[in-house]
Order: sequence, then structure tokens, then C-alpha cells
Amino acid sequence: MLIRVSHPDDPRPGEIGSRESYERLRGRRALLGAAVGAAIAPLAASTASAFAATPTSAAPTGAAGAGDDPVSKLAAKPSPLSTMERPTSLEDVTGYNNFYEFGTDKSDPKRYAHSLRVRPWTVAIEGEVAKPGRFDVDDLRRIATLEERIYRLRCVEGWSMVIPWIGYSFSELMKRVQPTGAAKFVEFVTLADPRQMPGVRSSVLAWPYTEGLRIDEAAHPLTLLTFGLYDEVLPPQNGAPMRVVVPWKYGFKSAKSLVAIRFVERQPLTSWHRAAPQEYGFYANVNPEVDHPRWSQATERRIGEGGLFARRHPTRMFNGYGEQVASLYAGMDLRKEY
Ligand SMILES: Nc1nc2c(c(=O)[nH]1)N[C@H]1C(S)=C(S)[C@@H](COP(=O)(O)O)O[C@H]1N2
Ligand SMILES: [Mo]
Repeated sequence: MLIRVSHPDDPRPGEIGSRESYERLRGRRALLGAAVGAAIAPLAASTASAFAATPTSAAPTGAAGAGDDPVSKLAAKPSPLSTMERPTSLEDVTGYNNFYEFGTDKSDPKRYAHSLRVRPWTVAIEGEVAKPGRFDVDDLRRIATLEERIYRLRCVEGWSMVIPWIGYSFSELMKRVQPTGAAKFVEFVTLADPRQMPGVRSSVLAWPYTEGLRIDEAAHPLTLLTFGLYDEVLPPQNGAPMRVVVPWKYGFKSAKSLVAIRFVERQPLTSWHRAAPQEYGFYANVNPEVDHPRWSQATERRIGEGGLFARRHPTRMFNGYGEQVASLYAGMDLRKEY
């Protein structure tokens, strides 16, 4: 393993990372500068009709880059919501995973998830919405302009990564399906098919894997409906073909390979809360001051910073996204309701 001698705790623009990430950051800053006007333009009108119940005729609208290959490359515009921190290598992002449907070792998802059939794939949108239905994942992908969102990911286990996701704000989907006034929470449901997912035969969790958000958390612009990473469609081990990513919460809130999204009135029971309620709460906001019953959450190990001199990084409240999300929790005791 390569041993690096210095590890900036919180890299700033201009700090030197690997050659590859340097190129990426430089390119991204150039794009941000050039596209600052275009980026704030309203979503392309051509995406507005994607929900017009066109079975297979939803030809590429241009939102995802006209003519893009649906099975590999994904075009995405840069986002001011991205961190400038050095992204974790593609090898680590796709080789060190939690996806218990494929086993509990970090290397199991990469080893076994290729058996996941990601097409055709439909997603049921159910519950308290004006426009429920079953939607093809490729139609869902086209309803809004795809953005690159480079987010920190903090696992409850005490490690972290920086991942260049591709997707759009979950709120774009909400605009299309129109939750009713009764929708107070959103439940996310992962596929649970023992024929494709060997881990589902074990009882380590209650399947299907379910997660949930309060409706205002789901509507927050940072909450990303995610279709790709590192310029390509999601690899199976990262939750192909579509997942949610909630960067201010512990990683387990970001459910993979979604087959249903339910708008509901009551707080859903989630898989991890059901398995160990004293260890995993519903909110699960990253909080360095609330320890896991079995370990401290004050610091984290950044994956890829191996070697003798790797230091742990201090964990930040809301994973560093407090400026954007703290107001969602005004008046809540985040030590008790976690
Ligand atoms: N369906 C499902 N989603 C899941 C998990 C899982 O086991 N099953 N693991 C979670 C955990 S604990 C983490 S840290 C992240 C990891 O996402 P990544 O492998 O894409 O980095 O996925 C989350 N989503
Ligand atoms: Mo995690």
C-alpha cells in the first residue's frame, strides 16, 4: 500500500491532492466559473414532461446529456453544493462497501453484486401522493438535470469517504408526484431478492432494507436521488440503479437499489432501528457528541489515507453540513432524539 506522509484534515481549494483529483478540481472550478449563469437557470423545460406516462417513448430529453449511453457514462453539471475536498479513489468507493444484501464484509458487495439485474427496473411511488405509480428508472433519471454532487459520506462505524455522486435533488421528484398534506415522512425500500442477493438469506437484518426521512428532510436540496458516481452510472455495489444519498446523516440512512418510495403519515420503522433501537435512531444525524454505545463518534478514519501516519479526522456536527441543515432541527434535543 502506498504510504503518504501528509494528510490535510480539511483540504481547501488549491491544496494538492493526487494528480487525478487535482485535475478534477481544476476542471470543476473552471466549469463553475464559466457556467455560473447557466447553472442557476431553471430546470430545462424539456424535462418537465417525463412523467407524462409515456411507457417507452420518453426519448432522451437532453437533461442527462442527449445521446448519453444509459449503461455507462452520465453527463452532469457541477454543483455549488459540492465539497472541494479530495475525492476518495474510485477503487475505494467501489471496493469498500456496506450492502448487507450481498454480505457483511466490506469486500462482499464488489464480489457479489454483479448478479444484481439492474434493467428493467421499476420503482413504485406510493402512498400520500397525488400522482402515484410505477415508474421505469430511466424515466425517473430524466425528470431533472443531473448534477455532480461531491459529498462527504460518514459511516456510523467511524470511517468516511468523499464521493462524487451524480443525481438531482429528491425535491424534484416530489414536485412531480405531489405529496398530499398527509405526507409527513418518506420511506425508502430496497430490493430484497434472495435469488440475486445472497445476503438476504441471512437474518442479519429484517428485509427488505428500509429507511426513512421526515418530509422536510427529504425535501432539503442536499438530499440526492442518485443514479451515478465518478461520471458513470452507479455500480451495483453502490446501489444501482438508483439510491438516495443524505450527506448529513450516517451512511445507513442512504438506502440503495430502491424499488419503492412511500409517502406516509407516520414515522416508518427502519431496518437498523428495528435491529438495534438503542444503537440506531431514526434521525441518525452525524453528531460527534453522541457516542455509539460501543464506540466514540468524535473522530473518523478517511478511507484511502492508509499507512503509518494516517491521522483520524475530527467528525463534524451534521457531517459539516450544519449551515444548511441545522434549522431543520430547531428545538429538538439532538442528544436524545438521534
Ligand atoms: N440496501 C442497503 N442500503 C445501504 C446499506 C445496506 O446494507 N443495504 N448500507 C448502508 C451503509 S451502512 C452505508 S455506510 C452506505 C454505504 O454506501 P456506499 O457503499 O455506496 O459507500 O450505504 C448504506 N445503504
Ligand atoms: Mo454505514
